[in-house]
Amino acid sequence: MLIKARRGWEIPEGEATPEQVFLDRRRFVAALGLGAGIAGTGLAGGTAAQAQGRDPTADLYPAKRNEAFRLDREVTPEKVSAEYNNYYEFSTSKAVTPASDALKTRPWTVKIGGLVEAPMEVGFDDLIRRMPLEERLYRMRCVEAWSMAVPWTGFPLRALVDMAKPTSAAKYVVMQTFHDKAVAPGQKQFWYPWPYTEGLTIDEARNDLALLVTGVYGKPLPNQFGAPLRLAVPWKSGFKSVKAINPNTITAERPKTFWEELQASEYGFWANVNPAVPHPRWSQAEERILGTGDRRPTLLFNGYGEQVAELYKDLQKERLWA
Ligand SMILES: Nc1nc2c(c(=O)[nH]1)N[C@H]1C(S)=C(S)[C@@H](COP(=O)(O)O)O[C@H]1N2
Ligand SMILES: [Mo]
Repeated sequence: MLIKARRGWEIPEGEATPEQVFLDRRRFVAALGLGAGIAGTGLAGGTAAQAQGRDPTADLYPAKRNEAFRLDREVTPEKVSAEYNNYYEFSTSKAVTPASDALKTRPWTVKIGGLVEAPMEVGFDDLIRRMPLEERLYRMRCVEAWSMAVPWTGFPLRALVDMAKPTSAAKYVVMQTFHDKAVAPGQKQFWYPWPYTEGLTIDEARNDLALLVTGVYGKPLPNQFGAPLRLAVPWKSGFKSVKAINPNTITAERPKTFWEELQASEYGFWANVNPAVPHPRWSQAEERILGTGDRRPTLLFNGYGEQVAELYKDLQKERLWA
């Protein structure tokens, strides 16, 4: 294997050659053990039931738009956003389809456990009918300095969290992507800390903006966007918005998140958008708007400060930006 020498900080989010960082850290043995222990969980493994007919939730779309969430720019054309995706389980390029179509999204059991009074395992199609679905127009800002604006359909993360009744010890909501390397070739790359793990504080998770997304452009979510269930936290870098979620766990400990584990100096736990804090390798002052080529100044908290700044007023010692 030819490995180009590169320093640890040269790991781009959008370019997948973290072997060197991995080797630098001499975690070879540990990770080999991990790699050998990985088995498909079967959670996402479907039956032929999915059978690619009509989506069993198709009747729920389009959901009513909540006009409280407005944009300062045009919605990104579907043709553009549906062909420019980050989904490392399937590809390290932006062209993740058709590879991501291999994921069977039915049956899909949504779990929520840990420090809760009412742990749950509920089929996705049942859950969605119990949740208040609506459409919201959100901006999304990737740490790679591009952005888009997307009409998500979903329900507040708060609704799921509160249904499980977190105990008083609960501090974080941890969300993980399915783990099945037979389906997701990227998960054979053992130097990544699979499964993709993300987390929010309970207060962040209960913020009105934190949306569990089930659809986009007035339709059920296509696989490349993270079907059947993904997060949208628009005041944070895109990598916080974990796709194909399962399971959810409420914990007292802050999780080590996927990108933090890979390169903590570049991608932290908080990852709130801040144009004044450059990435170690590039400026975050501006963003490239997908589909138009326009550049625009990036906004603090991606323009959502009014809704979220309050969450951080007692956390000034934390490295809140990424
Ligand atoms: N499971 C998983 N979730 C993920 C990613 C990923 O590689 N795997 N990429 C993240 C990144 S870096 C971004 S910018 C967004 C991209 O979402 P989109 O493809 O719907 O635009 O998904 C995030 N969620
Ligand atoms: Mo990203």
